Amino acid sequence: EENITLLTSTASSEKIGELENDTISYFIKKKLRVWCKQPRWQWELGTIRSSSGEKASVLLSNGKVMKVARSELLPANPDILEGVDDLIKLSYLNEPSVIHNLKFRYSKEMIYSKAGPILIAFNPFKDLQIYGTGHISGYGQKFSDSHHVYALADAAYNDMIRDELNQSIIISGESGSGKTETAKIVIQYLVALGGGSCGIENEILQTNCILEAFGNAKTSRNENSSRFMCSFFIPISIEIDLFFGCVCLNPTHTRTVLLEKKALDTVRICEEDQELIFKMLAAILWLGNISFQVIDSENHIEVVDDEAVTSAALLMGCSSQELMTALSTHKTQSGDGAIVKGSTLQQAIDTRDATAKFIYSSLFEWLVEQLNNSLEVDKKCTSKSISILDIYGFESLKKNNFEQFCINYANERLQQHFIRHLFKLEQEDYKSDGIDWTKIDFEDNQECLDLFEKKPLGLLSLLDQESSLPKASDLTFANKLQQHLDANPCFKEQRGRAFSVRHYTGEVLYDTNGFLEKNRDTLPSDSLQLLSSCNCELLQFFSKMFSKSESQSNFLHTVALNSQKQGVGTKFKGQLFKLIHQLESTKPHFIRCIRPNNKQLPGIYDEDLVLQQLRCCGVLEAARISRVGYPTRMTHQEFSRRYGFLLSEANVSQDPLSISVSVLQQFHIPFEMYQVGYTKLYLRAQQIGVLEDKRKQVLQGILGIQKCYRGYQA
Ligand code: AOV
Ligand code: MG
Repeated sequence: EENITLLTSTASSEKIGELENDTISYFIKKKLRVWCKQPRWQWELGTIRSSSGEKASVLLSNGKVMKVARSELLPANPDILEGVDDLIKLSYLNEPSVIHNLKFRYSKEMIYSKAGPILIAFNPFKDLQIYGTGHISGYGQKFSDSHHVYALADAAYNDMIRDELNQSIIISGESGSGKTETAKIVIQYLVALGGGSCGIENEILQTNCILEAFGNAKTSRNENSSRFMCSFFIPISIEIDLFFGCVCLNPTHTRTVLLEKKALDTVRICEEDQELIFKMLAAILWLGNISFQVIDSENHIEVVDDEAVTSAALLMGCSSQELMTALSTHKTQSGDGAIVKGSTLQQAIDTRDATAKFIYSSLFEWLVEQLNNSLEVDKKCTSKSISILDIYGFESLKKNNFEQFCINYANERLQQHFIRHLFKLEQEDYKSDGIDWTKIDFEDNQECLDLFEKKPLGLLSLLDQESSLPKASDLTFANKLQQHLDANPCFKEQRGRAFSVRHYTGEVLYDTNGFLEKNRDTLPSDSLQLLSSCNCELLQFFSKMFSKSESQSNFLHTVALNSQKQGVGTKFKGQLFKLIHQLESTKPHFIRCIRPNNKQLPGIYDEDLVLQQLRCCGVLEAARISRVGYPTRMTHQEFSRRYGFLLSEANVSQDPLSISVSVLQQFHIPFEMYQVGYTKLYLRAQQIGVLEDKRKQVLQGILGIQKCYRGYQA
């Protein structure tokens, strides 16, 4: 095939540009298929008819003929590459080719594709018959390079066994792209692989159901949107970072789901505990129904003494009077001690909501603990684990507030982890180990992270500073941001209370309304006192845990001589750092989920939307690096230890490097498929499979001989 000119070699993106330019001349000369730029950034497939100077005339697939400048043309791939399963197999890795290829696959219900090491997963928005027991056993029997989440999970499992290393499966993508569903599919596979007998699958399924009942909410992007960050570990435990900053979760829904599905029975939560859970949910519901009446011109209130108060108090284990006092008054510190003041309407509402939210999130946290205890399976079987990370996806809604602010920041952090592993570390490794490599550029989001994290002049820091000022308001906060961050290229000032951030996924407009309050997220001391005095074990326990964690963080502040209290945003940053730190000690496997349309319907492929997501997540760069890069690397010691015994003639030198090279030669691994570094051997994709197969064959042969020998002895 004359027109398949592989752009391999170690080409930088600039060089790729030049090469593509040359390629276009070639395409024009040979009158081949090209992509032709249309208004609005769309591309149409066509064939060159003729050319003169800088312009070419192209026959489009819709029958029209267009005159186009050379710069508006890109090479198209030959027919035989239609719908390839790995983007790195495309001869031309330009955007229209990639979009077209994925569209072709999507139309054939092939929702999974690879971009080198990354698994791309399209949300089908309908049930496909590609999961379940039959399919699972297929992957167990090793068709490991087929493209499915199961294959990725299988690879992670095998890597864990082979390298004795913890693994992680990191699932990212925008809200509604299918992360949580994908995580469930991964878990289902791994549980089955671990010999999932005794109904453990069902337990896990029900555990998920319980987690979702508590931690999911309906948004405009996703009916079942995750509001918490969840790592599942196999062998099984769950770790959850709650983030309820300001989420209005729905206890009625939680209750309905828990009742309908009898999930709590399945995971062996005892009857008394179940009763407690439902009691707490009911208490939260009643709390939400408590209303106030304004009694004077200064907006002071009185609690309306109705069924809501009596029921909430009864369930919480206190008197109606105690509850009403806690809601309608608040203590302030003054020179000679505390003074009790009547609450204003806003203060009363805040106290009521903070109390309900506190019970809700404590309950969730406590329940996760119970689930972990219940799931405790035989941990002896392996000391290594695979963690599966599913977070809330990037959100850009009509109105974005503190919740989106934190969610999007988390996504930036995770993106940096991705970039580090796929681009930075990879290329640093090549360079330091002295192999021949020309750098490939990639979009780094470090600047945006700095905007959030820099001290003292970053978004989170400034938010904490402003939150600690009693006179500050959301407007003064917005002004402060403008004053200090205007020079940062990722920050854009807006009128009034708003500001914008240029995220890796695009610009998002935030409204600072409620930022300070949500960042402070104080549980009023009166509420805390009330809860600790309630005649309810669970509430006493929750308040004890809360006081403990508060005093711990206060202690840390004193130690750090930092008088400023940490806000929700900064605490959230701490949790994220902890998570990333954990991930750093694992070998990552990445899944990028793509939302093919905004309508949440099957069969619709919105090219612009898909392209925007692919651009953001660096899929193209990853595919480029992977095509010219060396995904498998092993130290010479590791390599020679694993494959050295395959050598037909013993290597006299015994030096790992020369043993390794001999192995490669014996099995005819072509020169261009590997490079030998100072410390490691670098192999291109798929090469290690050849050696692994050989190794397995030989080992099985040896085993066979042993069996035979034993039989003979007997
Ligand atoms: P998310 O986790 O990425 O959003 P979900 O996993 O909740 O998105 O997926 C949204 C919806 O898409 C699901 O409720 C399913 O209806 C459908 N869906 C996703 N993946 C599949 C699949 N493989 N097969 C069939 N249907 C699917 V968020 O949590 O909002 O970021 O915070
Ligand atoms: Mg989710």
